[in-house]
Amino acid sequence: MNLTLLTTCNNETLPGLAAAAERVLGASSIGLLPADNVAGWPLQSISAPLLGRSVDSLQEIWRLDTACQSGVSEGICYRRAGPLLFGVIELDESAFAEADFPLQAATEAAYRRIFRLIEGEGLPHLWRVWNYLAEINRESDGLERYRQFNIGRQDAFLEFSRGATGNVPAACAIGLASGPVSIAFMAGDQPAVPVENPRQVSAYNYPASYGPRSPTFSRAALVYLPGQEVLFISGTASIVGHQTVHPGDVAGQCVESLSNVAAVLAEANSASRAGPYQLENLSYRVYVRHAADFPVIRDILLARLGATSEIVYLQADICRSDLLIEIEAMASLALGNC
Ligand code: 3EB
Repeated sequence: MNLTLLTTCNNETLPGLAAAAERVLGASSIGLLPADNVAGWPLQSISAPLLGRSVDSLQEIWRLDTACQSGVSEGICYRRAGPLLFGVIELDESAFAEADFPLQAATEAAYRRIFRLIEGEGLPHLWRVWNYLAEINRESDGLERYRQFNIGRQDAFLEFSRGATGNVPAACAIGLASGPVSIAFMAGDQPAVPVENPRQVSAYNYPASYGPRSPTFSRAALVYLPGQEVLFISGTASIVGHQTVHPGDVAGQCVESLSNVAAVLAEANSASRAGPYQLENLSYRVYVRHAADFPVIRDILLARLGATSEIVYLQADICRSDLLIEIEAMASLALGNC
């Protein structure tokens, strides 16, 4: 099996892909005007300004060398191929207006549906989750929305007897200007190997000062398909221990975030069966809080990563209001016959 991530501008390569549409597992569309979902595969629409590009939108497409089956379950659009499943769910908070905390209720409902689906499909191991929600830093009903999200997410994990520490998925949780709670996920038949960062307190052990419930994610995950290892590095920011460092200093935060990515990568490499992975050869998504900071961030990353890495930059909110940048990455390598 071979899973690859293809980044395309607008719809330019979609005609070529149409012939092989059954081998697309799913995709994300990033841009202020993300592409319409006409292709028929699960598509996470991320409505946020692209930075440093002249096109309106980019598609990141998960391609396979084998055909996928499509399905819909409780509003989740998904595709699966053998031991791998990718799905997308979008929920409007307005549907949960009766709850004390509508965002929390929507989040919990979304994760419950995800767990029901992947358990029913026999692919119960959640590997990687991409979470997007409107106005992540705004306080509503007396609690910051990211903190409400964390309560709903953790409740769902506990309800499905998954535990909220240790073997939890790699993830990101990002704020957009508006829109539904949007969650894309990848799940599989085998547990992921979670990876933590020795420079950081595990997010699931953050002290209560960051919210009544800790975030449920690991710093990275190594996952296995037949003949392939995939590395997912979670959203990584300028946090050392559990504290934000370099507040107000975007260059400092950028360099610190990269140091954290490098530290997670070193840990992943020591657990990898296929690596080592190189910092210069990953596919990156970089979230920039203030578009005006983009040139500074681009220059630092270009100097450190070189031109071979694929980097998609977008303007979005990070889950702590003092964080100015967050970096996530993925890569994969073939496994030997062992
Ligand atoms: C952090 O390290 C920064 O809540 O799923 C990064 C990745 C962050 C994932 C999540 C949050 C999440 O705490 C924020």
